[in-house]
Amino acid sequence: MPELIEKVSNTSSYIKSRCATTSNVGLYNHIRGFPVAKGELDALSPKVRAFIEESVLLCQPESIHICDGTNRENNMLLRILQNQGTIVPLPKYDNCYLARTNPADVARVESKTFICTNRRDEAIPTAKLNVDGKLGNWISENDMKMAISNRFPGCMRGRTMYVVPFSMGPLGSSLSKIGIEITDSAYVVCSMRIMTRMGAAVMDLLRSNCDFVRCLHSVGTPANGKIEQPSWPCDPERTIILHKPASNEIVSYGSGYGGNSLLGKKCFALRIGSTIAKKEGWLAEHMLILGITNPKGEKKYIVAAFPSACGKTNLAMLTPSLPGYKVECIGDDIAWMKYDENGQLRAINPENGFFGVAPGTSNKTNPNAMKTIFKNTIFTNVASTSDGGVYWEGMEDTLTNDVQITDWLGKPWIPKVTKTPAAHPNSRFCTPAKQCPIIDRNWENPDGVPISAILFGGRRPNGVPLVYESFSWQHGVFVGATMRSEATAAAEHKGKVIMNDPFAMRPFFGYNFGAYLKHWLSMETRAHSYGAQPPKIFHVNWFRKDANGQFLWPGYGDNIRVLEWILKRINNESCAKKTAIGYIPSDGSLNVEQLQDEINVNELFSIPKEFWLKEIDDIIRYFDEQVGSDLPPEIAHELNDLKIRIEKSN
Ligand code: O2Y
Ligand code: MN
Repeated sequence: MPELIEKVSNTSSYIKSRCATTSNVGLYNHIRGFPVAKGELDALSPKVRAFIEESVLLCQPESIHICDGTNRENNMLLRILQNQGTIVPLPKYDNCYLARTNPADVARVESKTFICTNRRDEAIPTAKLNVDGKLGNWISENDMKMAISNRFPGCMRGRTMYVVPFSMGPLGSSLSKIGIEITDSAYVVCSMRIMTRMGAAVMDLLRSNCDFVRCLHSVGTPANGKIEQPSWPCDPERTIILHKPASNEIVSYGSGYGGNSLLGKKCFALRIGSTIAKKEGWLAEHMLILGITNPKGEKKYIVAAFPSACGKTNLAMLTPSLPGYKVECIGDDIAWMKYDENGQLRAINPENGFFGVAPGTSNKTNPNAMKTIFKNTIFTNVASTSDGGVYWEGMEDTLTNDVQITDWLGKPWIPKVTKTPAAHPNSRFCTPAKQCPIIDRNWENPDGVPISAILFGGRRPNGVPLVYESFSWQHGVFVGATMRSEATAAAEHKGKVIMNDPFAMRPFFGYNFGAYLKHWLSMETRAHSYGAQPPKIFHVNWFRKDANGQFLWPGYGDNIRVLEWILKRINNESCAKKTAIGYIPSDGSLNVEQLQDEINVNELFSIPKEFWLKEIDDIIRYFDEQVGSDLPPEIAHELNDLKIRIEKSN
């Protein structure tokens, strides 16, 4: 690294020795026994400097690296990660790497994720006595302080502290927000560079001393000092993820994985984001954003909220089976939405990349993802192949006999013989969004894109029709509040149980779900205050099965047929009939022509009374146990009305 040495050559030899492996390092002096960063730090805003200095005092790193986001820096970090054994290059592809984590650090940990507020009921609804609250975890200010002081002092000893300035949303957009993540993981830095707009340009935006979300992350050091897997340090026993909305702070300890460590994503863009959004009158949601152009060339944008394992990334990158239709992708996971001065809801994708689940992604399920991910990508916990590539369940058609597979744990894996999965079920690709062949030309538009419809959905094998439209905004909010789905593998929950996941936000609410519903309800009045209407709300279910357990709907590219019907409804076409749960396609209005297999449309759209009576009972119990008096009366009213309509139905 000749340039690097040049850069520090006119500083003291002490600094040089500290900086030998890092670029752009502040000057280290010892003041009262603590290392304090200076030098380039002097050019930073007082708030940024203070955040870094506090973190240095607390975590006592070996050196500091203020990230500039350049290619050079990234290459250097990738080299460090290779030397540590954290990643290996994948020579079959262009600039791709594979990371294998500690097997105890493979997913978000909801049970260790907390919202810190003054009062408990600001963060979570009051669950019924002796019922386990499922809508988030609260921590008091004192306990948060204690959690930090039990874990962080000295936790970065011997490591570099990276300072990562990042923007959620296009740089400089009025809809974007800035954060700084301080982390001791180079893997996190490289991933944040993919997932956010990261680097010097963001630091420049902070020079006016404006505020930012403070994100402090350490992979941690176990209390006994023993790191099980030096290539992936972590402290699973003491992992904790803390959010303090009052001061826009995120503190995460003990995990280097995904949502626990890439703090711009779930922690900032959803949990802290939702609290900022409530305060400022907009929405931060767990939603994909896509554009659809019909054969007449008319284009509309929609957002959709699905729980994990419902094919959100697949829908975001849909290849339509109907001729003349085009789908373009804005984002696959998170939408920030705000009314413009005309009362039009507009959305941005605050992210810069996709952190998608690898298993199940294939040329059949998502050819556009497959065209995105084989350059400039970090894979985590997938299997590798002897020809320098990757493998996971779903990629069977890419295998040739001459290739050996190594599973995500580093063990030989033989197709059809080894009983355990080759790739971890929550293994991921972390890849730049701009590489997606159908990325929308407006995906970085600082004004966002106009949203015409909001879709909620779930994996519902029984009873729930392919698509229905809500009667009103208030009814639509009720539909979002009562979302349920077969459980996912993304978090700790396993097995096939129907779980409530309101708005697909259950693990991501930054504040009390009751207040969240109230905020959603208020978005209608807000639209009216501009003389406008909010978007129409729909519910979709691609996963209904018949009595033999066979899917009733082909899904994938044929989901465009459902989107086509939704587009007609957006254009106020009268192609719907009223049912007890909402509007469904009127006879013949859903295009089922030239489908490969014949569709049982009647069964697909049936609304079995017994099923819905049980569904309503389940919802009543859920609201009673989980939300209690925090449930807005409007939602209770919608539930009551649904019950009456179902009871009256045949
Ligand atoms: O387990 C993790 O840390 C990743 S979770 C995740 C990643 C990308 C998009 N969505 C999710 C999710 O759990 O919703
Ligand atoms: Mn998600």
